[in-house]
Amino acid sequence: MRIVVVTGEELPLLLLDPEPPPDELRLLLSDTPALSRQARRRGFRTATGKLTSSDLYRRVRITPTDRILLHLPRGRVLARALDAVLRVQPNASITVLLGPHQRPPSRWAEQVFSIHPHEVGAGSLRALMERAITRRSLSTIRSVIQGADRVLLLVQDDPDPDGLAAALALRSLLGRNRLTATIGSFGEVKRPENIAMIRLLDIHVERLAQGDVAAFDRVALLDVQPMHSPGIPAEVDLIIDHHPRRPQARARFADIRPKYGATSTIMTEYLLASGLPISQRLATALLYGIKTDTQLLGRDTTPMDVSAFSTLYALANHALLRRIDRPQFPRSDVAALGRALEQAEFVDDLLFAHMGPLAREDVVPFIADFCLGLEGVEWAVVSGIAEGKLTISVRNFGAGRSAGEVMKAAFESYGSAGGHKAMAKAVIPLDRIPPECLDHDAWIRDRFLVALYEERNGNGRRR
Ligand SMILES: [Mn+2]
Repeated sequence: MRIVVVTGEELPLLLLDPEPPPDELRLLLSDTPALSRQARRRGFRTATGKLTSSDLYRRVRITPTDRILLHLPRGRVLARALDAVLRVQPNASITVLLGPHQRPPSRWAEQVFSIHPHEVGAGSLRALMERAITRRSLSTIRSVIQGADRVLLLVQDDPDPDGLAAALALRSLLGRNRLTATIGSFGEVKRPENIAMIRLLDIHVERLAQGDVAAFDRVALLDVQPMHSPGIPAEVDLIIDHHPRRPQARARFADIRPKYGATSTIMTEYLLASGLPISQRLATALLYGIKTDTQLLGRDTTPMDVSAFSTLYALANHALLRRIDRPQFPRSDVAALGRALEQAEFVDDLLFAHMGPLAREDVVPFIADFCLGLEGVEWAVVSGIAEGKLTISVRNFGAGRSAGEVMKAAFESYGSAGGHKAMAKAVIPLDRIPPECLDHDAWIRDRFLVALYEERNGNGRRR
């Protein structure tokens, strides 16, 4: 990789790390022979010429992968030099290090990333220069979307915090509102934490039906790629995602970075490169997106995720985040909770609670979570009936048998059943339950206990 520094001053030479990585080549373009000598002592190659003339840039063959740094604090030289560079290489990646009272060059605000010397922390000028690349991609994104009346910001079928935050960020980068850039999904927000997120951050997600996509002038996919589900078109205008690239995916512009832990990290980089302010609401959403996708900066985290996280951490509303993370128990479900506690039956370290008819099924996992907090309870098996289906939710502390395996063994032959080590779920249509089992409570308990003890025996670890 080549760093090209265009200047007549020594400041940029001093601010660049004195020991570049081995694959980094440095070139100084200057009109001052004394500065060239100084630069050569620091390991630079040098060329001299008129900095406002395209000839110089043509001579050193500027390419789109060069990282160019301009520091021309005097008079109109900066504007004329920018003009000369971009004439030779319109896709150049350019960072401008401003002088003390110099304004960012407004004519090239879209393509160029400007920084003040005081923003350069310890040895991070090189890191900041990478933002110029992001800036150039942002300019492409804006031109792809430009001229559209209505843009669809399409997220996955079960919208998660990373997708939703990425959509909010793109809307902000495009300077649009919820009418001109609509967040849409072919499914609905389901997890209680995600429902809390859209409610507390006032995010509107439009539920789409097949064919609705045609009503939009542009389609942008966030945190998802074409053909992920039947509704998502094979060809879109824009993709920004961190999942493995799908070779069939087609887009006018795609920024897919499978190494990243979250799409929210990519979006944070765009926001920082744009120079736009990041509102508290947006920072809170993005921080939560990174937090949930990387499982609290655990699994699959990169230094980029940590860096975005720490930037957002200072801007986010932490009181709100706590409320999203630990959603408040809905008042309308207090009666169901009371019923669960009244019905609770303890068998050793297991708790069974069947609540009978419920208004909504999503209260079931909530109450299972709650019951796991009761003294001596290692397993909570909570159930209820809604919309003609029996929903059973299981929680444990994750140390013993896998909740998912036990639930599969117990209920797979009646409906859908499965899950992870510490949480699992079964949903069974009422007409699939054997007619002689009128007492759902006993039916669930017996099947669960048989499956659990078979599992325990099968593994030779009866307690
Ligand atoms: Mn994601």
